[in-house]
Amino acid sequence: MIKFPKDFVWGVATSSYQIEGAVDEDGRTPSIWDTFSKTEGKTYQGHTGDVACDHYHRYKEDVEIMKEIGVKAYRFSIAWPRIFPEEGKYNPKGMDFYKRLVDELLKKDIMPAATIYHWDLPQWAYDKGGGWLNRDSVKWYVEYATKLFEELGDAIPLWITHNEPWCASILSYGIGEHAPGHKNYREALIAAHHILLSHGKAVKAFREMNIKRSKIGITLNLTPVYPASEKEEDKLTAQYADGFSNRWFLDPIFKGNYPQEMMELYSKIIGEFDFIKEGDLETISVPIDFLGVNYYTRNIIKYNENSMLKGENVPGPGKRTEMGWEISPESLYDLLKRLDREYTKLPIYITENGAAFKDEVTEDRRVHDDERIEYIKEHLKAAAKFIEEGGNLKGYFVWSLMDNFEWAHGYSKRFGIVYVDYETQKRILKDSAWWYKGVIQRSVIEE
Ligand code: LGS
Repeated sequence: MIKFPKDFVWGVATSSYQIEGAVDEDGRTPSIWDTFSKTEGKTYQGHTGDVACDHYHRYKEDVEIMKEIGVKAYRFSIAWPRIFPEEGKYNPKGMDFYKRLVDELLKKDIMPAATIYHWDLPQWAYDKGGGWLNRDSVKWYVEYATKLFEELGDAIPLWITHNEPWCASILSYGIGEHAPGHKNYREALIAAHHILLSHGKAVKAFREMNIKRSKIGITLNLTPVYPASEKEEDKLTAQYADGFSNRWFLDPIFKGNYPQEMMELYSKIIGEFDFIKEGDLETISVPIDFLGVNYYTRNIIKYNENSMLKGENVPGPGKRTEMGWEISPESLYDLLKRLDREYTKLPIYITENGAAFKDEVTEDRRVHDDERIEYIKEHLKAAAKFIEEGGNLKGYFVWSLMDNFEWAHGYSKRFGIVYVDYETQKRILKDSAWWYKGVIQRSVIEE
């Protein structure tokens, strides 16, 4: 048996565009994900978040389900275009939804953890110079975040400025797989910089408002990278891959600079870093209260002369999830140890971890998702080992509470511990939800 600390925060996570639906209700205007998902060829079978899990109307039932599972915390995100449907125009009706949700959570003793930006940038912000490409985006974001702090500040013990800046910039403006679907590395790095800057400025605004009962941090998606062999060329390219996925975000936040060798490498691709202005890195590295980590898989890299970063992924030997990602709980342990060693002793929360598998409702009206139980259990063991060795890990949020709109994959991939029948919107607790309930009740996992 492995025991977790008494005050360990057992949570589940979701995000606004992936579950809410109700895209044109109570004054919400489109986000870049509405536009992107409605553009031909961008998502699996043209799926959109128009209805999703209809959580906007069913949030009470969903909070009730969380209560049934016994979770201590719920990480959700706030849809920016509900709060500011137009530039400078605050929409109290949009805010009311989150007030109702937070009330419901507090009534049931579930701690709200709110992500301010989980990728649903208002379309109006995109229309003014490409969204995060425009330095004014920082100003718009801070105005939005400040409004949230004013209205919900103390009621939310954990504020997360951004979810996965890597995805919101590199995957969205560089690789083009996510909205707005650009494929331009200069733009990717500009977007990344403005997102990081908006984080720093929001933290400063938060401090000035003296919201004493709450903490603020950021969530990064971190992917440990291993060289395919001991060859120098593989090690070098693995170092670049680590710079690309991890250090490009960790270093400015914790060390106040971008990694030097990456700056040199990137400058050959994107030209001048003239979008980094004096004082920016100081702002980005403003002290935070905790780090959120989203962990799913690792990368193994070998040298490839022809690729931009001189490397390519090689498949690892482990089992894979339905997404094709290798299952590697020991890499989560490595990652946490590294963060502790090289970056921070601040509290860490695993703000996302989980897996998609082929889930089916069987005749007994249940979903027997043993593989998901196994996945979560092994990752929790890795987390427990880190804690045992003195690591400052405070909580764990399963991605996800329920099946939802998995971005470019639409509804074809199910990450939930609760099954959603999209035809009827009926929810069914999968075996993993019942198993998680037992873990939470006893704060223990069986080996
Ligand atoms: O639903 C998203 C989950 C699912 O998997 C969530 O909105 C995001 O915050 C997060 O990015 N999510 C996620 N990430 C896993 C990324 C692993 C990429 C591995 C690629 C290997 C080739």
